[in-house]
This record gives sequence, C-alpha cells and structure tokens, in this order.
Amino acid sequence: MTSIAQTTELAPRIQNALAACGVTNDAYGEDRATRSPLTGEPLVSLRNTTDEEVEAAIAAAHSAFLSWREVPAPVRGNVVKRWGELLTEHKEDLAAIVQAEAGKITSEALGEVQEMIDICDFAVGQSRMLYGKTMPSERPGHRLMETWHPLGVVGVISAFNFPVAVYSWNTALALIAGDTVVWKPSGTTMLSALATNALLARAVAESGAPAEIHQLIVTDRGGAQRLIEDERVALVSATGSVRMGREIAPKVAERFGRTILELGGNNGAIITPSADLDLALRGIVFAAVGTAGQRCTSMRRLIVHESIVEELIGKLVAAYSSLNIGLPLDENNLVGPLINEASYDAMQRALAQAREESGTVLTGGERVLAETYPEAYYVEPAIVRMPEQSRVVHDETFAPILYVMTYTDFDEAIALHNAVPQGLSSAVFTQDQAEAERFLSASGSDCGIANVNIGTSGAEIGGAFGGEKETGGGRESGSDSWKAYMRQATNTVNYSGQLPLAQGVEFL
Ligand code: UN1
Repeated sequence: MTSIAQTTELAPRIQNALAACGVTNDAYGEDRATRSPLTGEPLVSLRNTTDEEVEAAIAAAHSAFLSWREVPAPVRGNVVKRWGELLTEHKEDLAAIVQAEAGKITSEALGEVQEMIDICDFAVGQSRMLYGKTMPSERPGHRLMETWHPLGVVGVISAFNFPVAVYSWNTALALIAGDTVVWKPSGTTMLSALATNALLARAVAESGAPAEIHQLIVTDRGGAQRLIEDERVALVSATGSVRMGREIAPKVAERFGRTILELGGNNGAIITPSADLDLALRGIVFAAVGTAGQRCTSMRRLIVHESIVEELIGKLVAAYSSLNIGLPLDENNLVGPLINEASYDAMQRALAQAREESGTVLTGGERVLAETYPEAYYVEPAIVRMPEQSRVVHDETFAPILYVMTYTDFDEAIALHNAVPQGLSSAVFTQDQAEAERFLSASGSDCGIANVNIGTSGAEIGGAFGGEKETGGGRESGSDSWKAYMRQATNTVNYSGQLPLAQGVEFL
C-alpha cells in the first residue's frame, strides 16, 4: 500500500502569519527550502544571506554599536518595550510559525512567545538598573566605584528547539546594555527567526533607534563561523550541542572574545519515599514528554527510591498510555513530532544501546503515524528501566526517553545524579525538608538549576538560566545575567589634592 502524505496546507497560513509579522518578500528565494516537521510538507523557500552580506551585517552592527552605546540605557529600553508590545499583539502569529517549524503543541508554542514578552518586560526594567557599586576607598579624599558599559557586537547562535525565546533572552538584554546583535538561527527554524526579526525591526523603527542595531543572517555553518572568528564580535552566545560548544569556545577564547554557552543537558530527578507521587507524576510527565523531549531542560533520568519504584513506574506507564500523540494543531494532542529523521534515528540508537546494557523498555519507543505522515517522525515517548551503572544514561539524546534507576540511600542518589558530564537542570521530589536542603546545598545537585517539587523544565525568565560542566557555564535571562553583556570598569577618583598611593607605597 502506498501511503500519500497528508498535508495540512500549512504554507498559506504560515505565509499569512509571516506577512502579519512584517516579513517582506525580499526574504524569499530559491536557496533554502523549509519544511514542517508536523507533516513533512514544504513551507516557504528562502534566500540565503551571501558571504558579502554577512560581512556587511557584522560591519553595520559594529558601526551602529558606536552610536547606540551613547544612547541612555532607559531610552534604549524603549525599543525593547515596543518589541514586547508587538510580540503581545502578534503572539498567535508567531506561535503558529514556531509550531509549524519546531513542532510544538499550541500551548507550548504560545508559552515560548510569552517567554519573549516576559524577558522584554524584565529588560525594560533592567534598563534603569544597570547598577554599579561604590566602595569605601582606603585613601582620604578618594572615591572608588564601578561602572558598567556596553560591550560591543553580540553574536547569537540559537537552536531549533526554542527558536525564538532564547534569542530574545539574549537580545532584550544586549539591546538595553547598549550592544548590537547579529543573529544566526538554526537552519531548521528560519521562518520563526524572520518573523521575530521583522517585529524587532518595526519596534526599532517606531522607537527611532538605528535600524542596524540588529541583524539576521540566513546561513549555514559558514555564517556562525564568521561570528566566532570576527574580532568585532565581542561576545558569542550560543545554544546547541556539546560538540558545537567544543568548536566555538577555543576559537573565541583564542581572540580573547567572550562566550555564553548553553549546551547539553541530561537532567535528572530524585524521587524520595516521602514524595507526593501524584504531584511528582505530573512534574515528571511534563518535563520528560513536553516538547517531545526536545528541551535542553527535558527530564531524561529518574532516580527513584527502591521502596516506591514499582508504584511510580505503574503510575508513569499508565500516564504515558493516556497521552495523545499526533498533529500538534489538534489541541487534544500533547506529543508532537521529533524535529527530523536524524532525531528519530538517534532515539532508536539510544534505545538499542540501552537494551544492550540490560535496560528494559517498559513502554514506548515506536514510531507512530508513519503511514499518514511518511516524512514526519512521531514517536511514543519511552520509559526504560536501567541498571544503576550504564553508559547510555550519560548521553543526552534529544528525544523522549526517560531512564529509571533506583537508590537506597540519599547520598547514593545524589552521587548517581551528579555522575553525568552535563549540569543544566535537576529536581528532587520530597516532603522531607532536610533532603530538599541537602539537594540544594554545595554538596547536592551540581547543576545550574536545582528545583524542589517541580520538574526540570519550564524555568521562569526571572532566574539565571544555564548550567555547569559540559553545559558550558553560561548564564542567560534573569537575575544578574545582564552583566555578561557589559564590561565593568573600576574608577578611582581623587579629589584630595594630594597623591597618596594605595597600600602605603611611598614614591617620589
Ligand atoms: C532550552 O531548552 O534551550 O526552562 C530552553 C525551560 C524553558 C527554556 C528552555 N523556559 O524549559
């Protein structure tokens, strides 16, 4: 039987949404075909940015920086304020594009745009709070203080799974900090990028800021390479694989540029005997299955006390069997497709390796809807019971696989939790305060995000986002992440009329 691809006629709807966001016809061309992971159907084809245009974009961003840095920070905030308003106005349009390109269910696609609106609010407030400290000088008649200045051009390299939110974390802060931005989005989510960029262009124009403060380049690896190598790019903020980070970090460091790296996550949760299992169940399922396991923060490892493992597995398997998998446009479906065939293959390889290492697949792992959508990759989320010592649980596989292991003693659980090379997000489910505190303490979770009675994903923008070890060490979004987009100067002012030297040094 030959199956015929069912189309959802996404292309015309997405073209309308792109036009509503202000994407103009010059973006289109024959260089790059885009496809939706929902059905495999083609969307819109695009024109690539040429090498000369990439060079011009970096040069324009650099020269715009020289004037943008002089604009008072609260005035710079006006651009971001307007961007947030336009994102609010076009929330549905942009979410529809994100959904068509990244495969998210409607609620998560809308949530991604909400995350952009939230960081705009945050950054507008921050534009009036670029605080520096004043310290007491050890010398009479002296003032010692610090000031924070704009840094330069920020190169943002973003991933398909949060095609626009992570860019906006970087860009909202970079712009209020007085930096300019050149964006190289994932090749698979260029339409979301074009729409986001068009809304920002409108915000920039309406606020009277220079148009060149933000640039979008539609390229493959070559464009990213230019950002990494160009000395005018003061900071490279990159989200993606550990392999990518290993290429970027030494190259940027070689020229003493700065990086913010947000690389792999292999996020685990410890479930203790006192945990509220129904609450834990909901937290686990959202974190493990949401975005079809394709968040950096997706839950991939469960470390469960041996006394409750059978009960929890029973509940999890039942919950998984009630999940609807299919076209995310249908609001009854909670699990959309993997981004592409390569992701599906990686998932199958990981499951085969898990079986080889004495793992037992308790549920899921199979491809579904292949006849209906031969070019789209829908899978049943998998739960795999693994022995405590195994190789495969150390890898991040960007797919919905949840490995379940057990522990007897809480210290052993923490050791097992920290035994992987990545360090992004983590969680403990417990009603025991001492266990919660130990998990959050210096010898507890070694991740950048450590939660209690909440899953590993779905962080709010107000906190700093990022992680340790192979995750790369960068911090984006809230708290004092803004400092990474600025340079710090220490100023000593002498109004004493004398020239006393510090540390009591006598000279001349
Ligand atoms: C990512 O997967 O790169 O915490 C970002 C979360 C989202 C952001 C994820 N707020 O899951």
